[in-house]
Amino acid sequence: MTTTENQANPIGFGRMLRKEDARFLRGKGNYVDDLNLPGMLHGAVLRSPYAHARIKSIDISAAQAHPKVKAVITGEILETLNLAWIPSLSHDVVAVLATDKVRFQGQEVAFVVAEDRYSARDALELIEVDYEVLPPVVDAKKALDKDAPVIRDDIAGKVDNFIFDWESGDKAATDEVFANAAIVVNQDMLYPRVHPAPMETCGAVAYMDPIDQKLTIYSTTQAPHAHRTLYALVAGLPEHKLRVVSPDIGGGFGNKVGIYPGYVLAIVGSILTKRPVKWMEDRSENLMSTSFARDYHMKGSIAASADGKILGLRVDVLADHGAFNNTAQPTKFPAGFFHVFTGSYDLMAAHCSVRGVYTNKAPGGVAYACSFRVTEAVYLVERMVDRLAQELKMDPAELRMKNLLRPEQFPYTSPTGWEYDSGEYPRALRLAMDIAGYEELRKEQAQKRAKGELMGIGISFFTETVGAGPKRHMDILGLGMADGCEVRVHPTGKAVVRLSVQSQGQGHETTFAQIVSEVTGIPPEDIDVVHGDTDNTPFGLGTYGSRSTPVSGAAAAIAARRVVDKARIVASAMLECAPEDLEWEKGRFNIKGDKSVGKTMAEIALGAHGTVELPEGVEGHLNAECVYDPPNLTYPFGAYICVVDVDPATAKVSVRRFIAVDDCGPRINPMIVEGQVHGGLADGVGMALMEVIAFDEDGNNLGASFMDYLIPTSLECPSWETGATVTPSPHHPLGLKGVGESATVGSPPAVVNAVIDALAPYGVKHADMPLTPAQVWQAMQGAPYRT
Ligand code: MCN
Ligand code: CUN
Repeated sequence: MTTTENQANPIGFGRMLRKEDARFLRGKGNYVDDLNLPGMLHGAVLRSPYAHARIKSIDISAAQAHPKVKAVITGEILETLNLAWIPSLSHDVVAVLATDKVRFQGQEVAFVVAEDRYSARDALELIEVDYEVLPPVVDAKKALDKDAPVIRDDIAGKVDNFIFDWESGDKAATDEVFANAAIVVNQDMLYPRVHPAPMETCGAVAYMDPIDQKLTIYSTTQAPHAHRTLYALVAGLPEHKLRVVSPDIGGGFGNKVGIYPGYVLAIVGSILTKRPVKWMEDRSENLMSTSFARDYHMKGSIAASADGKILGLRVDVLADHGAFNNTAQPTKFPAGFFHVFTGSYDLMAAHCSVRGVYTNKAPGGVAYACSFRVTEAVYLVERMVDRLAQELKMDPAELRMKNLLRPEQFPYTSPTGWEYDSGEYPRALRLAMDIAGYEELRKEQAQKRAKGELMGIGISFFTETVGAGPKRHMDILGLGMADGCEVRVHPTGKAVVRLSVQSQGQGHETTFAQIVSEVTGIPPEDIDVVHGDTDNTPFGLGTYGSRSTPVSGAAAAIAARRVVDKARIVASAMLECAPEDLEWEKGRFNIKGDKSVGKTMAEIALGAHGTVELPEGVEGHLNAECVYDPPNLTYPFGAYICVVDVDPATAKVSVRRFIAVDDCGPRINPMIVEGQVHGGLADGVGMALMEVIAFDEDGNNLGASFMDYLIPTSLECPSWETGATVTPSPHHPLGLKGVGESATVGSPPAVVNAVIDALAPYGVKHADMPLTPAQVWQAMQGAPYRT
């Protein structure tokens, strides 16, 4: 495998500038909001100002009379089309437009379609809604109180706000381990509600062609094929008359997995007006109404022997799912992959239970580089291990080294049933410690403490779980999670790769060309990648859970191998020898033992399309396809070390250094992987120190703009120090593991562990994210405080 360290395009794997940047850097990207179809109208959504209120009446007559308004849609109108409610991704229903009640601030109440965006927004002001305000449920811990208002009275017989109970692991065995352990440490913690906040908000342009009755939906979606099938199933539209196009996407981060009411409304608007309709939300709408992340209230316990052997782990979770259960995860897992919470350690037993509840907040829960809630799981275990280290007065690195899974234990089956494919954990932690100069840092910390200065060193070690998923365990609404890929080699040896996954910034146009290049030897610049258009790509479930490389990347590798297999037959016909007499040398087949006689892929491609006589039963051309059902997920991992300084006077945290060693198997493009890691580390600093969607007691969203919902900038981020180890996946055809969410998953506990470590002189044991100056100050004063 080549690992060309320069920026020249390698054949196959290696550092290479991103092909897509040719247009992005010139401002020539093509996003949904750039689309301008002839005759296009513009939609705007009227949203609820209340978190919980009954709708007594809606008067749309003044809005309808606006000279530029073409249609006003309410829930009542949608009811006549059977589209007021649509199925959620988690066996619930979601209101497209409220009919009976509004259930969170920002919920969709009416939709106006007008000649231009300004008129549509102006006309919203003309709609009169008479609300009867109801008391809201804001605190998940009070959602199940006897006197709590019932949010989902649309569900027949519903008398409470309970959604589900779910558990994993062996409770009895775990109880026994805890009963016999020398040390048990308990810690409650909150992973606060945060938002993926992609640069581009969500939007769609829908056009129902009145002549051929074909509906085209251009939308910000991470999963175009899944969306098309769901539109077909929900609305009864014929699937061959539906085309979903996902053009350039300005960041998804899980925010663009689901189907939002706005997409459906653009479609209905187009059907009613017979014209294209664009709907594009603004920043506040995005922050208030689209998929949030986390909101897990966790009660953790860890059991260990007196000398620091971790024996057991358990956790009880209260999961705030908002007003509709619309989390996006494989059907069998209502808490996503949270039950991988035993992390990177060899334990005797573990048990987790998760209870989901409704509150008067926006729905969602699985987003923001979460790997289906591995983020929450890693945070829990890495905080618990640090809490244990604190109680044992043991160095947290030493405690981890003592308990990390050892290389010979792989493939390893966790106490909750996950089969980790491969890992060399101690090596990665050692490398991170070496880059950090860990022992020196501890000495520096001791010197600083003696002077009253607050310096903290935080470690986290994470195991990620990505590449959902094997059909036998996983589906989304009954759709299996296989992905397709087609490779077509043109007569002159250039190629096109068609994918079912969809890039939102991850650089698939580059890395998938590199995968096919690695296998076929065709230079990556000669390979075009097509994705994001259901009319032009094979079926597959899309990009999330860092599954593109593990699943679709495997499909691409296998399809490319099939091309090479076929090329061997064509070359043997051209050279008039037996296929076995040929030897593959990246990009060409040579006669065994004589490199001077052979055929390049370009020559073979021309032969395959030409007049060369192929053996009986072998078809011409040089194309192949693959539908890949992964045998298992992939388990990338990493060791992170964060160094912070806390100002004792203001309680402000500064991240001084951050060391990240990631292992995602071989790296297709090390530069892109580093970019993914840098972005994820910034996410981690953001969540640990500043991000939270807070609500007041009336359920008002207090983070509906970037003035209030803080995201990190380069000023809060240090210059990242990255390292790599390479442990291939034994089941992926090229050994690749995913990496797109690793750093977001792995970094928050490192930052929090560092801050708590810095506060050790104050006796602080825990403080919840985000560790704003106010939060840290309160912790230093000994007061439990929550933002
Ligand atoms: N890669 C590589 N070598 C590997 C593994 C991955 O070169 N061994 C490359 C891949 O080919 C791809 C990128 O790294 O170009 C990420 O790959 P992968 O881990 O397969 O993740 P996905 O492509 O499926 O991306 C999804 C993941 C998720 S779920 C979120 S959330 C997230 C993330 O990617 N959203 C992002 N990173 C993001 N990066 C950007 N810029 N924008 C987003 O919205
Ligand atoms: Cu959970 S965010 Mo990504 O899987 O799209």
